[in-house]
Amino acid sequence: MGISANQHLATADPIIANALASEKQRQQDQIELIASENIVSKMVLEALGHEINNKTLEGYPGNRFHGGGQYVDIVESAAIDRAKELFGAKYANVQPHSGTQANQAVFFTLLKPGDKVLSLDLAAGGHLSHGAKPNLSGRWFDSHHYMVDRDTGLMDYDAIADQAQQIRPKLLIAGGSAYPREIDFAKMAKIARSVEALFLVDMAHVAGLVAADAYPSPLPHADLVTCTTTKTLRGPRGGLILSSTDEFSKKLQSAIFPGVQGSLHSNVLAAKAVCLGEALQPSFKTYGQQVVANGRILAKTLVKKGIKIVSGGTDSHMVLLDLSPLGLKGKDAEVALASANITCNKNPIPFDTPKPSDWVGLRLGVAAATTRGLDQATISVLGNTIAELILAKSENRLDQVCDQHNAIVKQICDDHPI
Ligand code: DSN
Repeated sequence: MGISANQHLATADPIIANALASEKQRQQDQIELIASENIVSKMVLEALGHEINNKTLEGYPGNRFHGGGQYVDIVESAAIDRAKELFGAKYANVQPHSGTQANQAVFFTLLKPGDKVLSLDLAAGGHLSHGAKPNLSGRWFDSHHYMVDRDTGLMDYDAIADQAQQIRPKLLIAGGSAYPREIDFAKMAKIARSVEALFLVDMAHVAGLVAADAYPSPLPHADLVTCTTTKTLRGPRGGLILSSTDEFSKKLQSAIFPGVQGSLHSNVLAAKAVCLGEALQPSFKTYGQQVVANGRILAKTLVKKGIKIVSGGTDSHMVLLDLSPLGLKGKDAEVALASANITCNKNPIPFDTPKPSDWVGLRLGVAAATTRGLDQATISVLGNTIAELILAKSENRLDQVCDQHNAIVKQICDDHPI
C-alpha cells in the first residue's frame, strides 16, 4: 500500500521526522560558528518547501524544453533581476546548484582542458573547485596555486604578480573558503591583465557582506564572479554567476545548461529570489555591518586571551585560529568547543600539512550567530568562553571548566532563540 500524499512525516516516517526535529533542536541549543552556515528566514524555507518543487524545467525563461513553466519563469526572472540589482551586475545566472557547479560552468566557458589556472592554495584558504588536485578542476586543468605571505598571512600581490609572469595562466582566481581579510580586487585584476589572463572572483563566503556594502565588491574588477546563496547571503543552498559585462553571457547560459547541469531546481530558484529580495532591504545592510563588527570583536577577544589568529584579525565574518603554539590540532579544539555546544570546524592554516587530522587551524564564522541577534558584547563573552575552552584543552583540564562554559552558552542560546 502506498503512502497517502496527505500524511505527515511525524506519523508516516518517524525516523526522518525525529531526525528533523532533533536537528531543529540542535540548532536552537548550539551556537553555530561554521563560517559557511547561516539561519535562513521562514520565507526562504516556505519557498524551499513549496509545491513548485514538482516542476521540471530545462532552459531559461521564455525558452524551455517542457511546458507549464510560466510561473517558474516569473520566479527565475525575479531572481535574475534582484541579483543584478543587488550586485550591480549586467549578467546573472541563478541556476547553479552550488558554488562548485558555478565554478565548473566558468571553467567550461573560459577554458579548454589542459589550460593553466592560478588560484589561492587550499591551505591558504582557496577552494577545491579552483583547481585542487582531488577535484575535477585539478584533474582536467593545469592548476597552480599562490600562497599568502608566511609571516603576515596576507595576500602578497608582488609575489602573485611574479608567479603569474612565470606561469602565464589563462585564468586567475581570487577568493575561497578561509581567507578572512579584504582582497584588493583591483590589484588582482591588474595582475590578470598583465599576463592576458581572465579574472574570476569566487565570493562565496563574503557575498552577503558585499551585498551589504560591508566588504569590497569584486564586480567592477572581475570578468566573472561566482558565489553561493548560503553563507553570509543567508539563502538556500545554491550558486550564482554574475558579471558586470555581457561578454560571456551566451556561453555561460549554455555552460550551465546543458553544459554541467540538467533540469533546474524550481523551489531553490524561488528561495533564491526570496533571499535576494531580503538582501535588497535596508535591514540587510545593518546585518552585514554587524557581521563584520562581530567578526572583528571575536578576533580581538581571542587575541587578548593569547590565542594566535592567522593574519592577526579579520575584515569579514571569519576568524582563523592557529593552534600550533598551544600544541593543539584543529580537531582537538573542535571537540573542546563542542563540549560546550559551540559548533565549528578544523581547518588548515597557510603552509599546514595536507592531512586533515593533523591540521592546526580552527575556523570560526559569525554569520549565523549574528542572525540570531548576538551583538558585540555577547560575541565578546562567547570569545572569552572559546579561548578558555581551548586553553583548558591544551592544559588537559577541560573537565574542570566544561560545565561553567556550557551554562554560558545555554544562556546565550536561550536569550537568542532561532
Ligand atoms: N567550502 C565549504 C566551506 O567553506 O565550509 C562549503 O561551502
